[in-house]
Parts: sequence; structure tokens; C-alpha cells
Amino acid sequence: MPSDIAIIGAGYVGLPLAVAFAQAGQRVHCIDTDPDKVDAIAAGRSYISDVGDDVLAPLAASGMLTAGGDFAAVADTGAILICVPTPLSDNREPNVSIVAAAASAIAPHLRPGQLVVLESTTYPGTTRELVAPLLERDGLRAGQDFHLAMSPERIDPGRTDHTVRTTPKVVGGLTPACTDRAVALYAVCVDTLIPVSSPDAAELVKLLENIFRSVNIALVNELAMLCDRMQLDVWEVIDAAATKPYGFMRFTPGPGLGGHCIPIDPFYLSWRARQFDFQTEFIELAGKVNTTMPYFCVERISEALNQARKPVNGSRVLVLGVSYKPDVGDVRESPALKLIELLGGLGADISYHDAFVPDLLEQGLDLRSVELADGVVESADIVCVVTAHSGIDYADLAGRAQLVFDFRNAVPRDGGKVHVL
Ligand code: SAJ
Repeated sequence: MPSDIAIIGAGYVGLPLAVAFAQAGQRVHCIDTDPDKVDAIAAGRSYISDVGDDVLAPLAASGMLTAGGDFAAVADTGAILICVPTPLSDNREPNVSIVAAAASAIAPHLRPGQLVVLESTTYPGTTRELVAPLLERDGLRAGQDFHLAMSPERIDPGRTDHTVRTTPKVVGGLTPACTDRAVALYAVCVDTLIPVSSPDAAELVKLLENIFRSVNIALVNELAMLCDRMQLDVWEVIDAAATKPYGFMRFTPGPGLGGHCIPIDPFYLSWRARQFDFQTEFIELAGKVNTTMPYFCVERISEALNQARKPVNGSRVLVLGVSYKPDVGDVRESPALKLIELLGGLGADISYHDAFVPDLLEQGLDLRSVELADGVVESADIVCVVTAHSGIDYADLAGRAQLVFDFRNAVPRDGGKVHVL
């Protein structure tokens, strides 16, 4: 049975989007190079925490949501959405090879009148300069024979207060007709569409959203380092500033910047800016400050142990929370990994507890999450709250620990053994 929409990449962006379209009555076919994902979708078994089996299974059973690995299937659809990863390369430059591979695989099956939309976060110019020529390889012209647009994903894993339907969606077409076609497509499952004048503008909108966060997080991280020097409580200062009812947005300091978006997206823009002989100094400075934080935090841990007349070398350090943000299991770019590496390098005896992360074997660390029982907390020389998952009684933890370093202002202050960033 032909599908209305093909979604390339059934990950944390593609699968929730596929479900939203299928729930709105569109027949959706996911194409993914990972056969395990294809099999799971066909079996109605979700591998994305934001999508429950109870939601996926009926859609798979009814045939409204199917999956496969063959790009030929795009030929029978009206719209093709590209939702594949855009990581950084080893030398911290954009790696759009997966986007290019998807466009190249679509091209031979592209039909006149179809719509192609890029959702992957990328530098301004990607849709026009990379995707369009690859799709035009067999003679069809973008903006004439088929529609082409860019609509940046705004899926925030773990968030429940905003859904695909309730999160406004920016759309920038190669031509006004492309924009209109893309707006009409998304309107079936998104309440508010925000058309912009070009794919380039849409690409830059997404980068601005995430650079805004990176720069402001760096600001409060720098403030945390200054407050340590000035013996001021950065958390008190931020909380008081946040009482301003307008013109302020609360960000909090921490051991660094993790995740697959915020640490990466800014460098897509700084790389592109250099092609226009432009230095994005805010981005570079924010990256420098945020990268410094794990080192600063290790210094603070060392100072706290030193006050207890304990060297880092040989001390038992219990890390609480290793994922990149609370209540998710994703450890990509997590500052906890850098902290563990640095502390291990100083000879500390590291263990960690994170209910969302059973082990760190894939990260090359022979570490598994320990239970907070049997004296694990009491026997640690210091307990470090690195990612403050909910569901932990931090007051009880502080009562049982010899020494605590709280990097997330999650532990009640006691003026003695609880140190805070
Ligand atoms: N962080 C801080 N201080 C803060 C906020 C975050 O240190 O005040 C750290 C976190 O611990 C984490 C990293 O920064 O390590 C990134 O946190 P994040 O809250 O920005 O979460 P992400 O990386 O999941 O960002 C996503 C983005 N969503 C999309 O790209 C669709 C971002 O645009 C969202 O604004 C963000 O979620 C969100 O608000 O949750």
C-alpha cells in the first residue's frame, strides 16, 4: 500500500514525527539503515522513550506506520522528510555525510510533484548547496519539478509539556510555492507553522535557538568561576536575578555542556561563518568556557578533599548522575565522562550511580551503575552530584555521606560537608 509520507531516519526525531503524522491519518513509511529499528517498528515495539509501545503498536498493526530499508519506497509517497544525524567530525567540523547519503539515495526514486524537507540541524546553505544538487542528479529541478524546503526539528527528548503538535514549526522553502507545500503538509499534525523566506533562514533559526543556550550557559558558568573567586553564592545570585519578571531567562551553571545538540550545533555556524571571513567570537568563547567547566569542577573536588586531608589519589569518588541532563539516559558529550576521566587520571577510585545509565562500557569505561545501598554512600570519600536526576532523596544522601560536592544545587546546604559549585 503506498504511503503519504516517507521519513528517512527513524531516530529520536523521525519516529515521534512519524507517529504524529500517522495519528493524524497519514500513512507513513520510515526508512532506516538500522534493521533493528525497522524490525522494532514493524513489531510495534518502540526504542524511543518518548514513544510508547501502546502508541506505536496500533499504528504498526493498522499499517498506518510501516518501516523498511529500501529507498525505492519513497517513489510512492507525496513527501519525503530527512531526519538523519548531523554530528561533528573528529576535528570538530560539520559532518553532513549522512544527509548527503540520504539525498543521494532518494534521487533515483524522486518523482515530479513530490516534496522533500530537510529536518536535520545544519549550517545555513546545506539545503540549497548540498541537498538540492544531489536530488537534481537525474534531471528534476528543485523548486520547479519537485518542492524542496527546510524545517528544523524541535524534538526535545523527555519533554512532555510540548508535543510535536503544540510546538510551532519553522518552514523555509526554496520558493514560496515550496514553503506553501511544506506548510500544508505539516499543518495536519502541527498547530502553528512559521514560514520563513528561505531554507537558509530556517537553518539559521535552529542554530540561533541552540547557540542562545550555549552562550547563556557559558555566561553563568563563567559567573560560577568568578563567584568562587569572590566567595559569593552564584545560585543565590541567579535565583535573585530570576525574580525579574521581564528581560531575564534563568540558566544554571554546571560541570559542562552535554547532549547531541547544544555542544555541537554552534560549531556548525562558526564553521560556515569562516567561509564568509567572519569569526563568531561569542560561539568560540562560549565553547571555551563550557569546555573549561569539567576541569574547574575537578579542581573544586580536589579542594574539598584536601580540606578533609584526603588526596584525590586513592579517594573513593561516587558520581551521582552521568547522563547529559536529568531524567534521560543519553550520555553523549556528557561532562560526567570528562570528570570521570580527569579524576581517574588523578588516581581516584571512581564509581557511579545512574538509574538511567546501567553501564559505561560503550564509552570505554569498565563501570556499571551501583545501587545506593550497602554502605556505598557512606564509604565514599566524596559524593559528587553531577546530573541531578529526580527521584533521589538528596537530603538523605547528604546525611549519609562523609562529604558531598553538589554541582547542581540539588542538595540542601548544611554549611559543612556539602560543598556547592
Ligand atoms: N545545561 C546547563 N545549564 C542550563 C541548561 C542546560 O548546564 O541552564 C546543560 C545541561 O546539563 C546539558 C546541556 O547544557 O548538559 C544541554 O542541556 P539543554 O537543556 O539545552 O538540553 P538539550 O541538549 O536536550 O537541548 C534540547 C534542545 N532541543 C532541540 O534542539 C529541539 C534545545 O533547543 C532545547 O531548548 C532544550 O532541549 C530544552 O530546553 O530542554
